[in-house]
Amino acid sequence: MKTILSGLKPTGEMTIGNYIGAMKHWPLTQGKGNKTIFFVPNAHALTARQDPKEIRKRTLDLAAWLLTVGIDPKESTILIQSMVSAHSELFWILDNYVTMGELNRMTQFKDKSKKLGPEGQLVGLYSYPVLMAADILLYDSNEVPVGEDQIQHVELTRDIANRFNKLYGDTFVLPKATVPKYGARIMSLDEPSVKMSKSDHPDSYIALGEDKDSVIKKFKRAVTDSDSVVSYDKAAKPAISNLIEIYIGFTDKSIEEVEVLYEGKRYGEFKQDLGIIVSDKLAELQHKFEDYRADEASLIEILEQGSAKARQIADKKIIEVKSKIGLL
Ligand code: ATP
Ligand code: LTN
Repeated sequence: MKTILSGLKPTGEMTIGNYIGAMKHWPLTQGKGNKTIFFVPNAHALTARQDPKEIRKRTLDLAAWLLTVGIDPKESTILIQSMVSAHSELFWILDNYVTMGELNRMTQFKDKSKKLGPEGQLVGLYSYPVLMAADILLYDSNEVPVGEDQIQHVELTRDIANRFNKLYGDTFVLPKATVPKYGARIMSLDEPSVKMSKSDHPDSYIALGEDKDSVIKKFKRAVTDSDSVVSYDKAAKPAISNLIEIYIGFTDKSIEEVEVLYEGKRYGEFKQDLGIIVSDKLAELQHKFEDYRADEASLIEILEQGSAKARQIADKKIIEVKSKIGLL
């Protein structure tokens, strides 16, 4: 039996990048004898200043999105990070099993700290991957399905676990990141050399909550390459290749099928179709989302039950870790 765990932090609107790279794959791991755990790492959001009301709302929004894409509370454990205090407890312990050299190499920290420089950064942003390691290691996770930008963090988690196991004997399972073959790094619509990110400007991404007109408009405006052939070549034609990855992320067609379908057709037609495909699927998801979100009491009940189940596993792991390192 494998344990599969992943999470999405509540820092902004969910984008189609989050969906294609991560979230849409999670329900497919359910059943099949796997133990599946999905959560909202809301404490991770504190690395940028948050409005308390907003972070609460976004946390519940994300929980509703998990249900919307098909995470079933009867099959999976759904939890909120801040409702299981073992995450913070293990985080502090693991902080002492990782070096500044290792954290300095994390590209996400390097990118995000560019603006203020490392001196002006919050310590939380720096040690963010260690809290993520705690999330993963508490539950003996074997696989962590994520987008490409998170692979480095899961590899660091593995190194920390390995180091701890060598010192104290087998304690943690060594996790591995699993990323989809296509769509693991969806790029910005107006700048195909940078990752699509919810923290970027709105023209660069499509939010899961976006309406039909806006989706169609954004695809129409999306940057394309200098030729006009709808074919996939990431190095030579990054813009259309990105749009093809979005297309297959929403249709489950293969690249070859898309190329055949649009043979002899121009970018304009392809982008028009893509806008309709994506906006239709989003409308269907938004409809379900509204239903789950409308009943906040039931949503919170699911999260309380999931978090209580998680506490039982996580607290056991903390007791084991504390006993191994000599903490009473
Ligand atoms: P930010 O853009 O603010 O840095 P984020 O979207 O990277 O945030 P999360 O929302 O926590 O951060 O990411 C959730 C999951 O979505 C992760 O597994 C991440 O790798 C994946 N993901 C995020 N952006 C993309 C993208 N553009 N393409 C594919 N996967 C993505
Ligand atoms: N850092 C992740 C969110 C995250 C996560 C995790 C993902 C926090 N803890 C544990 C997988 C497993 C991100 O996507 N930004």
